[in-house]
Amino acid sequence: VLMVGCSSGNTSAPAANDGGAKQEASADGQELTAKIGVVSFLSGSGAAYGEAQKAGLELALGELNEANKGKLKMELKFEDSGGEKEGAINAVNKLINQDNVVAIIGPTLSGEMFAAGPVANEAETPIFGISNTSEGINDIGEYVFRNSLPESIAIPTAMKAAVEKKGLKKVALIYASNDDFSVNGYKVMKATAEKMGLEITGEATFSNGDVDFSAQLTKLKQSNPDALLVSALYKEGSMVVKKARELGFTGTILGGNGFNNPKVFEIAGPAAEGLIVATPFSPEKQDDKVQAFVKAFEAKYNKKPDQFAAQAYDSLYIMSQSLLGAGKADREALRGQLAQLKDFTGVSGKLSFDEKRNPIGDAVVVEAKEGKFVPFE
Ligand code: 1QQ
Repeated sequence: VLMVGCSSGNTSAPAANDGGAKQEASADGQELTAKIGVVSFLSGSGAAYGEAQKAGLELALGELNEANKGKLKMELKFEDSGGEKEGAINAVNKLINQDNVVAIIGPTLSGEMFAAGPVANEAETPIFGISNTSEGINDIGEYVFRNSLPESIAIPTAMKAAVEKKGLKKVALIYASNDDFSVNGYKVMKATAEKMGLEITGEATFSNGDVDFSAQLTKLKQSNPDALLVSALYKEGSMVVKKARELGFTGTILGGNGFNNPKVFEIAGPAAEGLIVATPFSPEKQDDKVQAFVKAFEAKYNKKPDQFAAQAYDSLYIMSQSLLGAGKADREALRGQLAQLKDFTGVSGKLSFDEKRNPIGDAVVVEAKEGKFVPFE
């Protein structure tokens, strides 16, 4: 018998802020209703990340509500953070206190999670990152989860492949110094370069919002590296790639998770050719589950999903599985189920979770070729 969320036969109205414990189950106790909040970068310079995440979540929502008919009905409440820490904090507060969600998916950026994760954790509400790849995300607290593959796994995979196949010896680094994700990615790139015995010929920074990278790139080019390692979000990252080619840099360019979005091709144009990135998801993967997802996504949106859509899609399957396991739309019970997740195979691959709930999985290395990412070989 479900003791929570009886929507009928209960004359006292549930309090508005009841810790998520009173979301509805149907009168017969059969169908659970669970309202899940989503905080995403839906407007501004990284809006294509949010758009991909929303598309992946809505596709999964339709599939799951159909498959779970009579057992579980999920609802998503989207909030736009604008990619800002303040925006993410406000959205998380609203979703927890006004919308009374059972859990939150997002926010998009690691920096937003570092700011808003503690708010959810304090309110004992599960918060589930689908694109936070920095070190330290899970250290925020035990209500914080993620299925996004950390850069500490993805970047070394890409760098090893690039060094092996291109014989790189000297690298230069450039990154956005006012973005937590970009700073973390830079640290991983630098540590990996040192570990691999590569010479670092130069380092430069910029800020998100910058549009002129000539000074930094001119200097880095003069240091004569074999490869340029770029840790940035797609907008600035793509402009950096474009400028580097305009300045005549002909070496390898390798980037982090920020580049895993088709906007790269729109902004960098032909300069994107040859760009190397590691990703946990490739729509080219010959796997039944992946191909079914790509087909459904293309049918609904008329384009291929990127890794942001894929990890978003997977996250709702994890939520569904965990809510059904909990048997009630309750924050604490859901947290317990999420914490028990040991393995999960989604369209973005097989994940297992370490004792700190960090995902461990495989990255594939891809290369930009004629307007899309294809396996790097
Ligand atoms: C992070 C990321 C970004 C690329 C998400 C858009 O990986 O902020 O952690």
